[in-house]
Amino acid sequence: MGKIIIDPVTRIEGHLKIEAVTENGVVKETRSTGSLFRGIELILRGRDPRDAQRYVQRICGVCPTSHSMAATLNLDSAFGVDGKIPDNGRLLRNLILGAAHLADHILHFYHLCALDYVDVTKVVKYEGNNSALNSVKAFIQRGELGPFVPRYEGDYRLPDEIDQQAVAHYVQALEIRRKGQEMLSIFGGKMPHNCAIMPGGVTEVPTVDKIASFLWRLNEIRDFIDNVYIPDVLAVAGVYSDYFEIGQGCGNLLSYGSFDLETSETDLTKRQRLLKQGTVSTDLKLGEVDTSKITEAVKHSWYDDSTGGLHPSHGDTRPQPGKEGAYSWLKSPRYGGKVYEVGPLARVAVTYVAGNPTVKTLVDSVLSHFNAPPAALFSVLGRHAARALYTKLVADTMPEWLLQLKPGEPVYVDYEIPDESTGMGLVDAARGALGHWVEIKDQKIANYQCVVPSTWNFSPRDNDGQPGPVEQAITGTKIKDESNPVEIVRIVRSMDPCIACAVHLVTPKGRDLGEFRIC
Ligand code: NFE
Ligand code: MG
Repeated sequence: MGKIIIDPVTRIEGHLKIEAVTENGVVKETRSTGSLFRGIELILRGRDPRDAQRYVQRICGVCPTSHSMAATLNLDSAFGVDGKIPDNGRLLRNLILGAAHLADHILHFYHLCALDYVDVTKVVKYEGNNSALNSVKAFIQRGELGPFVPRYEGDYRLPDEIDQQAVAHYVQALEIRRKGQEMLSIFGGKMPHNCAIMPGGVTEVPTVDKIASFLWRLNEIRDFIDNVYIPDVLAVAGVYSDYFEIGQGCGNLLSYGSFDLETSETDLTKRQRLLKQGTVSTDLKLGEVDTSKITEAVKHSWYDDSTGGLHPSHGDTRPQPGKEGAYSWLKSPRYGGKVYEVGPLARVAVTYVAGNPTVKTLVDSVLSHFNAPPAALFSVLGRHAARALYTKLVADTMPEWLLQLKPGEPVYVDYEIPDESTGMGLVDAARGALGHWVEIKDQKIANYQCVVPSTWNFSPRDNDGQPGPVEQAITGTKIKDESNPVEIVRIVRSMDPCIACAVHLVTPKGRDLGEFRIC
């Protein structure tokens, strides 16, 4: 028996520890620990409900835009304006959220994941005149290897030329990502923490010059997705094709969908969306989303669990550091008592199974390129491919939304804050299904709960002892070299954790963070 402890896992957002017990080189048991607590939900109690849209964006600097959308959909429903959002408001919300997701996924592949597959030190052999590559080469020759090392060694397989190109794309992706953030701020005011998405619609108005500034940046990003991002994902997948069979996970996927195509339907599980709401398991059958089936267990989390597993609308967040049997600040969201993975793979798989022709063509072309069955999507490479195809689908749809904008027409409807009400906001954030729930009393927030994508994916065991999605994805994996457990970090990063989101204070004084191994 061996034990691998990776703490913290780097090139992710936040503080995540993975412990894996191995036997003959195979992982027998995994524990995923979120070692950071932030009580944003508690801070919201007693405040003006409109503060929610502002405060929840402070949960995370990576996906504040998705939190602003979930909070706003939540308040739209609590204020009774959810069926009345003007088209301009809906379209501008889509464009702001879309810009955030494009920048986010490009950052994730190049700046967080690629270095698991790309050996940046090969750049020393580069003899051409690409200035970005020559700058990286000069850094490496001076021995300035951060942020590329320390790293796990022993499994870099890309041919030199593809490897060097990928390093050039790493640098180019920094620029491209910036363009996405600029697009976001054209209609959102600023990034992070946009100030435009508000209950009732948006506060920004479309003008021809803003549409033009948005469009030229978008065209550059689309060109990058088609000619750089997707080819790089395919190149990595071709050389590391064993990762179509590594990191399968729990086999159940859940999506809330993203990008409203209308707003007259007030049930967010039924509203027409570009990416669809639903569940899919390995049998590839489509299921509906029924939010009454969501519960959050805290038996293995550092919270008081005298109330058992609660629906988030009645959620309870009472920290109990040091609780016996607990090992994470993350709660364990479950759907119908079962473990579900969320994320780009879930929304692409749900939309694929729902029969969307564009998504079918995109996914089938990748599967046939690798001669792989749809089941291969449940894997490390399936997640990367789904993320890239999702990015393309969204970027290719955004010009239509820009053209549908009507300068001079309304962008919002007025509302009154009710004395008492409840609300629910559901949307897929970049990392997956994001739900916000609010209870309003005396025009103030009485209770606010967020159930966040990384909480689903990185949750600890639940009340029935079922391990969470990443725990299941790692368990069963063969680790070739236990002192360089690259398989584990590749699985973790394919699910793109954000622990700031997932726990929404810092480790209480005196808690032993355990053994450190920087990877
Ligand atoms: Ni902090 Fe987040 C996204 C949300 S993740 S990154 O995307 O919601 O759990
Ligand atoms: Mg929560």
